[in-house]
Amino acid sequence: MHHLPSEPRIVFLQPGQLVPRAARDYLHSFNVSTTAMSILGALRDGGFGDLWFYDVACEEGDALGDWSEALLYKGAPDATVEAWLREVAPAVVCLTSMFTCDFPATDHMASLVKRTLPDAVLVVGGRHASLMPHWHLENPAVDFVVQGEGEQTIVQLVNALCGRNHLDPVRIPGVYTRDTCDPAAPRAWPEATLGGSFAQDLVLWKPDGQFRYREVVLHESPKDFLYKRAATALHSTPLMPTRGCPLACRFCGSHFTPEMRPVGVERILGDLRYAYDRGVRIFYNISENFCLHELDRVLLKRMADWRDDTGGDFILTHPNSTFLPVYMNGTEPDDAFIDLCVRAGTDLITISIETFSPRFDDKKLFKKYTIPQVEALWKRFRQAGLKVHLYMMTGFPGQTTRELHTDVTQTRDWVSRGLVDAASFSNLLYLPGTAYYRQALKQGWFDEATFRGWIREGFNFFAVPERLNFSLVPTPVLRDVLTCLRSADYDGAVRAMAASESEPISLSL
Ligand code: B12
Ligand code: SF4
Repeated sequence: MHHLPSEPRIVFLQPGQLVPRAARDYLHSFNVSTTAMSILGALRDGGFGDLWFYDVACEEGDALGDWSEALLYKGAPDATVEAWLREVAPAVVCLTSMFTCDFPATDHMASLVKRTLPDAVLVVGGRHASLMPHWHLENPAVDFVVQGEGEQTIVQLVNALCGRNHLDPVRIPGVYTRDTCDPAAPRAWPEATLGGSFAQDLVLWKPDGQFRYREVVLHESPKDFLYKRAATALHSTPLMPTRGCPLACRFCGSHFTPEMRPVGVERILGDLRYAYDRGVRIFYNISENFCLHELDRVLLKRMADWRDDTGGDFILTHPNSTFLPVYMNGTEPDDAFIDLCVRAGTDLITISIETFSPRFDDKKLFKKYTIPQVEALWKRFRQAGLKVHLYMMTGFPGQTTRELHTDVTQTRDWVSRGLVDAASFSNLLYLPGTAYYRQALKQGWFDEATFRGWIREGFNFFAVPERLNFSLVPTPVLRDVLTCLRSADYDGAVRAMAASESEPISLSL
């Protein structure tokens, strides 16, 4: 049983990340931890005042070190993290485990924490930890795993540990220990009550007042233009006005909470104003279904009015993804909405297209719209002065070279005609909790233990692992295609597919 002081010092650690050597150009700077803001904000709302944050992945800029033959480690050196932990000497360490591909690095961080601070309580939460709590609890360094949205759970847990309530920590819903975690049991995804405060102050700024995140772009790729504007002296903060997603794309791990729950227009505006008043000029949206909920449109309208007041002194950017239907009125571009987007400072729009193949088009975009209707939207965006970027995917299970060829050539057509600025192609990842992952287990393509072994070798949108390619495109071809596409060499990608022996296709450059 852990006994904490009544005013425990609490640290939130964002772990380092793993970067396949073959894909180091994916790195970019939009890395501010929304997760830390939400958990530290909840702890503060819950009456805890001695709160600290360290972003191992970003604190030292984009520091890269060796991890394994296939992987680089992006993060502050262990000795630096240890020294910081010793100096701060917290009683509780909260560690987030978001990405399955980073599990080895997060697990390493858990061991480092316990080695450095044997008496501290280590709590792990986050997307990956919630789906695979047993992976983390196998490490004796981890005391508790918190599953699902953790704002209220972490407050209850720390309260219990320092005697502020009479709850038994292991009976708090969503809290697991080695003794109470049953990997075979079906897991719920506890939802938080939203609307509490965000600890922007602790996350965006270091205790000495310096901005924590350095806006840098390391690489030269066609995607650079997404970040170039940010890679100036301007600072950024994330915008996530809703949680949950009603769609259920088979590759995605975002739909565990299918109901869209808005955080609240006033709360979000308050956060944006707070950051703005302290010099932040870029708000980047990380919500993939931005404006699918009516309240997001209210927020957008309020941002537009506010921007008018500031003389257009901030930008709103969507480098990740947004959903095409929100920009349409029936089958035509929604002029009024697009004008509102511009007035709210929108600089860049990324649209998830993913694929033109009906077999994998989970958003059913091309059931709803024809290619000319979508082209009319691109033209409208260009006319409004917006940068347009497409999010495409490769490597669907069973995808043929011919299907990939169609995706590449249609995209090439749009880029070459100047209808869109660029497209990023990401290879499908098999992520626990998704339909494709379940399908893979069912079909016997891998079991959990095998999967766990494979991800140690590197797993990323931009690096195609030999073992995790269940498309019909041979792995070397898929790799060549993605390499070409990363530098916008569409003709090279088409040539790579034409060279595919298993399923020859004609060269139509
Ligand atoms: C922003 C974002 C990013 C940012 C992350 C910036 C940062 N430092 O945080 C960037 C751009 C870097 C990024 C990169 C990638 N991403 Co991303 N990303 C997201 C996104 C859109 C939002 C995450 C977020 O901030 N959510 C808001 C916060 C508040 O929620 P949260 O983190 O889940 O935290 C809550 C709970 O989980 C819990 N919790 C979390 N941590 C802790 C800790 C404790 C102690 C407690 C008690 C509770 C707790 O409480 C929080 C509050 O409710 C999500 C999708 C989504 N809607 O969540 C995908 C998502 C997390 N990304 C995903 C993926 C796959 C990636 C990449 C691997 C893609 C790639 N390039 O290959 C890379 C990672 C590369 C690498 N090597 O690490 C997947 C992860 C699935 C998985 N199992 O791995 C997601 C879920 C999207 C999807 N398609 O499924 N991503
Ligand atoms: S990919 Fe986007 S639209 Fe599809 S389930 Fe995930 S968040 Fe929702």
